[in-house]
Amino acid sequence: MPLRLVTAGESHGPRLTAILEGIPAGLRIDPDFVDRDLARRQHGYGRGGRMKIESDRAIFEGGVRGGVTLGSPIAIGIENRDFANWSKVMHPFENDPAAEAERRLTRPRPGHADLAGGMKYGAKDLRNVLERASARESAARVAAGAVCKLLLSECGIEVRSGVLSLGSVIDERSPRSFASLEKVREDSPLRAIDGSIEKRMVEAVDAAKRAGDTLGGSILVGAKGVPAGLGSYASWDRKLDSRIGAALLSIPAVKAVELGSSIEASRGPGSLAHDEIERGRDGNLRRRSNRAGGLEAGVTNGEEVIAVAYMKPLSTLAKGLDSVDLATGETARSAYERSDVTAVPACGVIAEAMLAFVLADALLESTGGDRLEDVKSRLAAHRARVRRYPR
Ligand code: EPS
Repeated sequence: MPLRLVTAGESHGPRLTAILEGIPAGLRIDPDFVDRDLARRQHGYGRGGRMKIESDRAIFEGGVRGGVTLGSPIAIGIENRDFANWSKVMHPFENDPAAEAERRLTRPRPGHADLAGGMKYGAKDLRNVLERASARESAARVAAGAVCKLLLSECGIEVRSGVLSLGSVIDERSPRSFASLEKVREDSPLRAIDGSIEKRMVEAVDAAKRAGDTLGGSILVGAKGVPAGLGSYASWDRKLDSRIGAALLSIPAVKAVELGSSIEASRGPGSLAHDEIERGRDGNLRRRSNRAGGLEAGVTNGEEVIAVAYMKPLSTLAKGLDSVDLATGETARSAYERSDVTAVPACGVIAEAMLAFVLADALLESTGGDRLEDVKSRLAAHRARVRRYPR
């Protein structure tokens, strides 16, 4: 698997870092495109105070020269502006014990990493856990994912997302297709696929906010132009289904992933679950439907790649949840400083980044290529062979 991505950084530390290794040489990087995705991740009705402080920008620190990738690891930094307010607490060396004590967190939030992470690393201050477990980390992934999108775009592959449901407001009408995602208005409050239910979604966010509560939901993420034959059916860890599933499940608060329309398919007979094959007038093979979400047995089949990620409601509730204060052993409400009411629209942007990473990885696995020109010419040859198959 030729692509590797590592991120580092705490939510209120000096900065986030992403290192992306394996991008071929010769890819032109548009820094505005990367920054646009960072801004899209910050957007969304129901975000909290932190997003007013940050204005994320990607600082390229390695692997790019004169706007073009070198083939070496790409390092991207994103400053945390809020660090200025937290330096006494979060500085790697120059901390102020009094400020740290004031910000010490001992009332774990059910649903967050706090308690399990504390048990794992033995932290006396749960801030050691939550600063890294914060969804702020996803900004680094979005920056790296934007670079993957630029590579995919050179190869005729596009990735998009949109909100399918928010709380109990569910889009039951929109087909699970890339065309649905093309309808999403980036400047809309929640990036809903069906604009006609967005007002109800906004009202649901307002009601949750008033109640000191949070809301989850689901997003549709998809890719168009993906060639058949990426991934493999041959071994479990090469199956693209499992790699897309793992990548989407790694997004904070995502607890379930569905490929295509597999939940509906599981409730009916096989005759209504699969995508029948026919020969088109041009002689090429095609499908009558795309219930499989473009994936069969771990391999792309040439249809749009489609997945749904389900996000639980955020675990930082203004009204708190029952917990135990680890400092006193007494019953207490879980800690609250500030949080988003919902981050479902942002989840879509992060899902795009993760899908772009997995698809770019699988593409490079098939084409190989130290240079972008080789990737493109090998892909063109592959696409031509697939079109002619079995001729
Ligand atoms: C987030 C930054 C965080 C949270 C949120 C997402 O900032 P702060 O902790 O300063 O408010 O707003 O994190 C969570 C929802 C979470 O559960 O950790 C971001 O940049 O996306």
